[in-house]
Amino acid sequence: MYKDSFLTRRRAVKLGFGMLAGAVGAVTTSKAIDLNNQIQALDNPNRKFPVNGKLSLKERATAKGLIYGAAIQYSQLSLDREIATNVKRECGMLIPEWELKWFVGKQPLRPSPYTFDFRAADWMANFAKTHGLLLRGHTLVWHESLPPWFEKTVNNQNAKRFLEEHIKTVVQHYAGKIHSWDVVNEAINLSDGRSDGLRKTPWLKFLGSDYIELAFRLAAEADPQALLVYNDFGLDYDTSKDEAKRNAVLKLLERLKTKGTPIHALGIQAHLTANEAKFSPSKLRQFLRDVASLGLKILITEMDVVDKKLPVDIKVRDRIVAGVYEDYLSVVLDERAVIAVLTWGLSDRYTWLSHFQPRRDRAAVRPLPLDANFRRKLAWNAIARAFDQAPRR
Ligand code: 9MR
Repeated sequence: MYKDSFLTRRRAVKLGFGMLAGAVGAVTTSKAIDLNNQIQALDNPNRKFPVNGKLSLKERATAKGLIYGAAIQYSQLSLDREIATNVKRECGMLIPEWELKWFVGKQPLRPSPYTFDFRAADWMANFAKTHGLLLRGHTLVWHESLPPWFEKTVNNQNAKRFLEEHIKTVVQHYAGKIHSWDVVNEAINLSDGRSDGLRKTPWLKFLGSDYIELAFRLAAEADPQALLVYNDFGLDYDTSKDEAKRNAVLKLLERLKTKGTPIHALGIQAHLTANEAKFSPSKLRQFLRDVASLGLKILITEMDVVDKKLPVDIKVRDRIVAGVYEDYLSVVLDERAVIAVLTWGLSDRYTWLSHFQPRRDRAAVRPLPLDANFRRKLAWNAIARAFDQAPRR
């Protein structure tokens, strides 16, 4: 046992897995060895990701009838000229990461029960319009990022009025300017134990399971043009957990379609984790087929690849992350119902993962297509290659 651990550690060092080797350290657990082996299996030093020409992701996507875009925050886009330049260059769609949620940051959309503050989101809508980007709305109904006043104010009696007022006001405000709305976000959570798989949220508590249908109807009335999306995560891997979630989401979509709900697309978030990237191309394809056969489009809405447990060596790390992007996207883009690939951020300078999934060694995380200085990474190549090889829509 000791000898095996020692060899594994030495091998890890030799392969440049400094951080892992350190983590394995004096106490080598079989878990650490498993992880080490998994990562070695993921990395293929011969994989090179060559790309033809210099066209942007936007141009490559457009050539196939696809959309490429990224989520950014108002403060980043308005204060950092470099990110703005790169968003204009690479993106065909802009997703406000915070500004259309009920309450995030210093200038929230719903500062009080009676008011709406559209200033930050309007600035972004205007940026999108000025620079010819499509705009996406995220998100009308979610159990997170609810205002501090929500709990004291919203109850059984008034919840319907709040939901109606919010959706009507916000969706009408952007009517004609929005490509698609995430009407309901993350409404399935199997560990809540309900037979319909629905997450226990305040909306469910106050309005019952019909709140989802209601939200879609309200959004359709307020903007008959926008593509209305149900958005969720945890749908990607070949694990029993993700398999169960795929089935529950499919059932929800079927229920909604049977009732004639105006829902037009599924958003698959695709927050992937490099060292857990075990997905089954056939199962993923079948899921996408099943969704498409309900008459729904599909968007990959929040893609990024967590590199938390990867070796610190940037060459190895970037290669593994790029491999995950290409493996996943090449399967997903085979399905013609998929119309968009959106990443949750564009540059490693701005990613939620710096705060939510920081590395133990404190090295900066590298989950996105551009590095923190806006240089194209192998992940950029991987996305470009997936677009170049995708069938035309
Ligand atoms: O990236 C977003 C982060 O900055 C916010 O603090 C957080 C709460 O509003 O939301 C993050 O974005 C989430 C998205 O809205 C829904 N899917 C999961 C995303 C990552 O947590």
